[in-house]
Amino acid sequence: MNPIEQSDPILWQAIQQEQNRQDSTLELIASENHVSPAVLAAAATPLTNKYAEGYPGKRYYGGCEFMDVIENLARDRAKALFGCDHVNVQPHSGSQANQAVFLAALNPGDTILGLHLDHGGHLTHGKSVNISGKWFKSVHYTLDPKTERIDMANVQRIARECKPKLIITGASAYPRLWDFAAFAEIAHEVGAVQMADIAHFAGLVATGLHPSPVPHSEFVTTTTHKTLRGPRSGMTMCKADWAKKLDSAVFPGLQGGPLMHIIAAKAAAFGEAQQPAFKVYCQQILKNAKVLAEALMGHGYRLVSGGTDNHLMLVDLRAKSPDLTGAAVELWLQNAGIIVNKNMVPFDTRKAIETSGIRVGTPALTTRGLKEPEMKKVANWFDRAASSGGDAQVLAKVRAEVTEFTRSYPLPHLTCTAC
Ligand code: DSN
Repeated sequence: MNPIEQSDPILWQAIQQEQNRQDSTLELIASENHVSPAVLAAAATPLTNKYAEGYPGKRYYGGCEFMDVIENLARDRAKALFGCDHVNVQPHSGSQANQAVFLAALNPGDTILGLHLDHGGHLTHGKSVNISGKWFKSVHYTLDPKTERIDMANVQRIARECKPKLIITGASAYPRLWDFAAFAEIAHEVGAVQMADIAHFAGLVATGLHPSPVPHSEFVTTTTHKTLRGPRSGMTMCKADWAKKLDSAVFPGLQGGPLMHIIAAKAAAFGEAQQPAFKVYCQQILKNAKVLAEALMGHGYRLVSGGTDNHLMLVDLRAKSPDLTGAAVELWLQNAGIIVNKNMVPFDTRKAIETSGIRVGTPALTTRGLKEPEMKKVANWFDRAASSGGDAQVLAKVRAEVTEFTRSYPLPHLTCTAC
């Protein structure tokens, strides 16, 4: 019997319900994934008991000798994966990975330039309600209204005007590739530092399936739980001459004790990402995304920018029916066992709480073993639920089919004979 089951049945029940929910639904949220049994096991170790403030070889607590081994393992593997000069694996999340760059490279009141949240950017890239928008003068570039892609001439014009100290690349809902070299050229011209937030496509960068910002950017930040398929956390990479400032920014600047059990889980995930099988996985993410995109368009949905080059796509529901909202479709899909998030589309006339779009990604389904033929089935279920008008009978029918289907693709840790 699991010790939680024995000591705290109420908590155990909620954990079981969540596990069952994950197991019996189709996870299409582009930023989520299912970790391996080894990553899950590393996160649930007694390493959670240990304080290890400081860095390997320079800790503020005794008894850190094995913490040093583990943190060095995570650092070395991250450096090998991404080819960076230096990495700090202690940020607890993507937000803190980004804040560490702000603390290392900026002063309050400095100007930063990033992609607008409503055009696919991220909250921490200068949104007014976030510390990045409150403590810095935040300027945004937006997508070209015709192509719905980043227009580098426009970025250059804005950068020349606002003379930012930091230019941010990377996004949460942009389905196309980034030209990091072009951004670096603009950054150098205006005297800015460049930060690439690769949280979404880090796994694709690690496997050479997306251009790498590492040669071009002073800083590269990422979460570790999306395409990289590690534990929920973050990390910041930098050029050698920023290493000292970055480390001081993470600790003691922003954080205290690192989460060593999560750093161990990152080491486990990075070890997995170094294996040839991980590249095959990432290739399949891309193949699945292409097929899903085509299939959704075949059902009459418009995709922002007309498709995808990466693991995600942004469905503009208005082409299917002008009255459809992201909020309604998110709920109908959830009732049918398909989990997505509503998302604004570029130049959306609806607010973030309602939206005209749905963001869809393939990393989690690919982990479960779904391939191209299954993507067509997923698109079909998506369409039946999204076109249902909320009809409970239609949604229940799709839910039953989805539940039955997921039985053939159990979550990774549920098939682990050693777990
Ligand atoms: N990274 C965001 C996402 O893409 O879901 C959440 O902050």
